[in-house]
Amino acid sequence: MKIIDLRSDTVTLPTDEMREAIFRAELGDDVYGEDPTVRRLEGLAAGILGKEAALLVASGTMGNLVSVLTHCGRGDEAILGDRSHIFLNEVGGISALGGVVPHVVPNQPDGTMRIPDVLAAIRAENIHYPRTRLLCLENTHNVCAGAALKPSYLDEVETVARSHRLFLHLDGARIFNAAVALKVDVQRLTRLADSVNVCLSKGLSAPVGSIVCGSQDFIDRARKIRKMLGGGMRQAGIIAAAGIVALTRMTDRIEEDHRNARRLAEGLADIPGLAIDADSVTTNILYIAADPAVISHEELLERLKQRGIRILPRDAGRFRMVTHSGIDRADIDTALGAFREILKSAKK
Ligand code: TLP
Repeated sequence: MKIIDLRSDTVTLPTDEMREAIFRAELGDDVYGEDPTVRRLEGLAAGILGKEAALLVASGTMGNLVSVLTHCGRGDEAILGDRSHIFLNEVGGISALGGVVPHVVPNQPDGTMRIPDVLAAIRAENIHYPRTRLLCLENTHNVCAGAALKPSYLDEVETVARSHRLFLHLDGARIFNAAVALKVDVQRLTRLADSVNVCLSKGLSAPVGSIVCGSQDFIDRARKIRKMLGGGMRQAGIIAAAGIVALTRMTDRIEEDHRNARRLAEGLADIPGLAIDADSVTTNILYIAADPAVISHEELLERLKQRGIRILPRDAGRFRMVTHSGIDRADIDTALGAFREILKSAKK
């Protein structure tokens, strides 16, 4: 039985081309700056994302942490969405390890923070207050239905950040999904940011790694913070080789993941007992709620699992599904068939 794993795009396995590239990678000690494959990946990523320099890190969590710690000193404040990955899902690292104070602003269903809310969160100069130093955005926004933040909104945020001398960090774990959904060049989405974190190991299917991009000065300082966090990796060309394939070969197929997510969402919307706003699905992430009067959440999870279908339980009785390179259109139809049968036979 094929496992249809819709829990996350982090479950993607490296392609044959990646395995081949890993096998053949030219290697050296990257802490000495001597791994040619890492240097190639970092140069390539900086060019694609429109920044001076880039740094390979172990994970998206490390990319965000290194970025925030490079921008902020202890006691500085960072403005974050209350549903952002940095705030919700990174173990409080910016505070625990960097002494950075999160100032959360509500995320709207489309992943934005309202501009007046952001303005209200920026501290005035006052002896009692921490210094507001950084503003973080997430694009696409994981918890907000994978929403892509539009260029017009980014322009507004940029104006606010610049006029208040704040740095801007972009958690662009899925920035290529945003670019594809919005049909814009990825640089249109990254240019406002002083730092960008991009995951290689999600929709782009590399086994490990994220990239942080920014100015040369920022990356020089970030490299030292990465070392401090224990993230100086030696023959990291093993990872970078797959990352090069990810950036050069895997962005063109993202559209297919979005089409599959849309097909799944529209199919699920027609099944009594399930609730989903299919119109909100514009990238590869979707959330559904199951009516507990029809089926318990445990039963739904268990019965899907028996059919080889895995979805992710989230907060407030919701489930997340994410499409990716390991899921094709036939898998979507199989999953929809399973949901239909389970919900039909479950009617309490
Ligand atoms: N997200 C994971 C889980 O942690 C929820 C997932 O399955 O979606 N930024 C964003 C927007 C993310 O969604 C994630 C991972 C990260 C950062 C962190 O990346 P990793 O998992 O590589 O540390």
